[in-house]
Amino acid sequence: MNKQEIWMQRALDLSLLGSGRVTPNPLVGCVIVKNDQIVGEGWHQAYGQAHAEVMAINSLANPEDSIGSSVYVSLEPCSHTGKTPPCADLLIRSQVREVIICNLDPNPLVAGKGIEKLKDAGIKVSQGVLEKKGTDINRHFFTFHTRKRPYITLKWAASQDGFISQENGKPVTFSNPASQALVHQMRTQHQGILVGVNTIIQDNPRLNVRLWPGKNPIRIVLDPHHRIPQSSQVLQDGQVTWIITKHFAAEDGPYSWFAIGNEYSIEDILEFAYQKGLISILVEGGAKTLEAFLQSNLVDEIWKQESSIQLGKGIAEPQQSLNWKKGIQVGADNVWFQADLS
Ligand code: AOF
Ligand code: ZN
Repeated sequence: MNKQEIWMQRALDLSLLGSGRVTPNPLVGCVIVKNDQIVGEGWHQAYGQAHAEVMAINSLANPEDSIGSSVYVSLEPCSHTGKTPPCADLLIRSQVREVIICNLDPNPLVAGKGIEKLKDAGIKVSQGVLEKKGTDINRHFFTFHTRKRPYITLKWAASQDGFISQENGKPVTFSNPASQALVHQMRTQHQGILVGVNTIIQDNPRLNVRLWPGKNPIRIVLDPHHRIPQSSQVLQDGQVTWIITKHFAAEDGPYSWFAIGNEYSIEDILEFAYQKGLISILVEGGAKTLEAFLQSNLVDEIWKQESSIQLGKGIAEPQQSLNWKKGIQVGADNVWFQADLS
């Protein structure tokens, strides 16, 4: 790596410290370099809070250190007033000499205008350092803006012989504590978590985050015929749940029913989620819902948590022919595989 890449790598590493807390915003890190040394650092820590550039400028031991400095930031500095004022203006006021950017911001409110502002003020701007790494880190945010739909991750747990539950649909415990923590980490990283109503009826899950620090995703239940029991935990705990039906619409505190019409498809559900501003959804089952997503081809990432348990019979995991990449051993009895969708 050259020096520019080393500092950008540091900005990317810092950005990851916001993981699980910033959605629907992107992960952003920022490093301020002067005389070949890092003099300031920051990252976007939580949704609604200060941006990375503000944190980095505020971290300077001497505020004058920004004058003539090089600023490495993993996303184009913003040019708009959202929950916070424009970062491009701050960098201009701070009299930095140069701004080095990893990725452009596809948010139509920014999209090149941040760079333009900096250049107009006479600041040297370059872009594209470690671009691929940045694109991967913010894949949810970029997919949302470029494909105009949420990023979709599928995740299921299966026995070694390929069953996801008992024959009668009753759940089986496949997870060990380390796998459970990983699932909760995944939940913090997505803005929504989606299941079919059968999963609610059979498992009565909470679908929230308890075993990892970070935000709870919005729970989305596909329930065309309005079968969800009122006693379900997702309708009792006061956290947000959206229920997607064919015809029934209502609101009851944090719980909302949305009627998205007859014979809705995965496309319609994603369009609905896009209009609601959801940048990512983790689909956790069950079999029918996973199959429907796989058949739609609107899937960006797939994880299978395989247990060493042999069930012999049960409800089979999705039957698509997927190529699984090498697994990650998690605890003694679980291996996580990621599908190769490239
Ligand atoms: C930056 N630095 O650290 C982040 C940026 O509502 P706001 O004010 O938080 O603005 C959110 C938008 O700002 C977000 O959609 C994205 O375009 C950009 N995020 N920009 O300069 C940061 N997190
Ligand atoms: Zn900003």
